[in-house]
Amino acid sequence: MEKLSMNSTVQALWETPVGHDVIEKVLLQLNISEKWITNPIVGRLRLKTLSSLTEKRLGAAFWSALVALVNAETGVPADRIPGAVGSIKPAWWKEAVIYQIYPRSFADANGDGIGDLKGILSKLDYLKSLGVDALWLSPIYDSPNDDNGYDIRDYRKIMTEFGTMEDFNALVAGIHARGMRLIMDLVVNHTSDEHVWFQTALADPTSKYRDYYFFRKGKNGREPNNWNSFFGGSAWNHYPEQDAWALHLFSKKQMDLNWDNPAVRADVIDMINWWLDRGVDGFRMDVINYISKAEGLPDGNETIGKMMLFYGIEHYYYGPHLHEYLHEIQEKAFRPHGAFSVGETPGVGREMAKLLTGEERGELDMVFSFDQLETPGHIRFDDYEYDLNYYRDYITDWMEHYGNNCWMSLFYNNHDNPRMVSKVSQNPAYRRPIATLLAVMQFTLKGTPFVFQGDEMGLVNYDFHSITELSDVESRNRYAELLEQCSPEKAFAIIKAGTRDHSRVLLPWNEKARQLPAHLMQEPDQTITALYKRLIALRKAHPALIYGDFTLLSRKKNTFVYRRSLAEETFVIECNLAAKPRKPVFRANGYTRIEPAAVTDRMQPYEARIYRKSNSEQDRS
Ligand code: ISL
Ligand code: CA
Repeated sequence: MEKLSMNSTVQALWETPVGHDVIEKVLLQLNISEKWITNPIVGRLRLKTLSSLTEKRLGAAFWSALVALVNAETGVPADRIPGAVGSIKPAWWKEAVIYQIYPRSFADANGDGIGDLKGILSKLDYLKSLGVDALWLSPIYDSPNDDNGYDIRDYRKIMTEFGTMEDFNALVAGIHARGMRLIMDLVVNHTSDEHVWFQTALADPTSKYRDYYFFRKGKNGREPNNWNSFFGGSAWNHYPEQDAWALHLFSKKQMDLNWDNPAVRADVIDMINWWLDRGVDGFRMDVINYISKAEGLPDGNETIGKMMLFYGIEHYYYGPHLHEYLHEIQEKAFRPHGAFSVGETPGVGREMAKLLTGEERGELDMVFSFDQLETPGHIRFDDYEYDLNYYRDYITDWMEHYGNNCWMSLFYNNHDNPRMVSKVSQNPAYRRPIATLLAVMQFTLKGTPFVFQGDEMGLVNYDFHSITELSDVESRNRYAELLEQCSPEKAFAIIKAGTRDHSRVLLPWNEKARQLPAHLMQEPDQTITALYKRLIALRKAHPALIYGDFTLLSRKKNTFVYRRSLAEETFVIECNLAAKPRKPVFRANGYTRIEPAAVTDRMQPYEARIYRKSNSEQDRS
């Protein structure tokens, strides 16, 4: 691709994968319409003109920083090259429904109030009965639990509270015996500061492990750069007796690994193979897009830092060697084992995701992209009502433009987010309709559904009463920071809206959960569980719902009407995206209604309908 300069036009920038995604992200963050950039007058502007026009707001270096980022990417998404993309290639993981387990709160077999591997084993029949094909386990490795297992102390050991390696072997066998697959969490952007590599690196600055991490000298007695941590404060720990600092993008106990060191890559790949040899079928790769940091760890741009709330992010969220390192893991570990990979890639947009997941590139099978989780102008800690029209537009855009060589993940929840049902509305009367609507979309849109534990029970957010009820490191640190700016009530309200603990409370079927105070307990909704079983079975029985084309049938506000069609069958799904009842848009003549069993002449609040027709039957009539 031709290199951009400040003489290039805005349109030329918008046409590059990185330029497109960064601008889209900025517009999203500032809640500015995309039309601002796609209009021809702006499109023809030279970047240097735009730069001086926006200098007051964005600073002098903003656009040139973006140009540098754009020029560092030489790849071109295959769907831009005529004839390069054929039809969809079938794969088990495109047909699968994957279920995420957060082991700490899933199922507790020994009654100590902490979920464990034996607990998971005891629920395998239940999971199989749901129709789930693969389980993704959040980390189960040995860890001091500063970030609930995302801070790994020993990659080859099971966390004591969760069980033993024998329990793990029994679990793998149990999963495979039921025809399911196991996906483990791979947390290799960082290790715990208690990992032997870090311990050695710290104790002996001359050890080979020193270069496994980012140890740097300070600048005039301060941090080596202005990067800050996702969990509050600076991204650097200070070791004054050594006159050294070490980098941690997350908590103070999660030390970033230096992937530029070939020995780090070799050790990580060794570890991955070790697990694959034990029967693991694939990995969900934690913040995997952060593993390559810009050379020299330069200061982050002020504007980007303020806008994205994190300084330095442009220097590591899509770093210079990311593709190379992913490819290396693929070649030396995943491919030889036929293992599946899904990357957790916060901040990565549609075009960059194509460069990470295009099947011709040999990097990742899929990614989790997160821009669907909040509507424009909002962050997770805002208390607001999520407008599902945004989800419709977002997901439609991806399905229409992602390309047959790429495949999407479909999810609303995970262990890092409040429940989507609650984001859409906190009115208890809408709880079941919204849970139903979300499920209908998830199992009939194009992509692989990832169910998060409790989704199938219709779980919603908890009415936490006080900060003492929260255990997440992010919530605790953020609360402490907020106390410096506002009252404890205000600070708690913000934390309560966004805390990751909403998704981490012990599931209701546990003995110990039944002893929790009423506001920390929810009754599972059996109706929703039954719906999940029906929808998963439906998806399995009809390839049109997996590989079928997607067509949006209406752009009317508050409606989401789409068609999935393949060879002999067609499905049409109509959703009411709002609380207001309305007449259906789709005329269902010739179709059989599959969900729900009974309807009225109006679409009820958040109602979702599924229709099916056999194309051959229609030919005959
Ligand atoms: O922290 C963020 C910004 O507020 C997120 O975008 C963050 O990058 C993302 O949630 C990363 O999450 C993953 O890595 C973390 C861990 O705490 C999460 O549980 C995990 O899902 C660090 O390992
Ligand atoms: Ca237990």
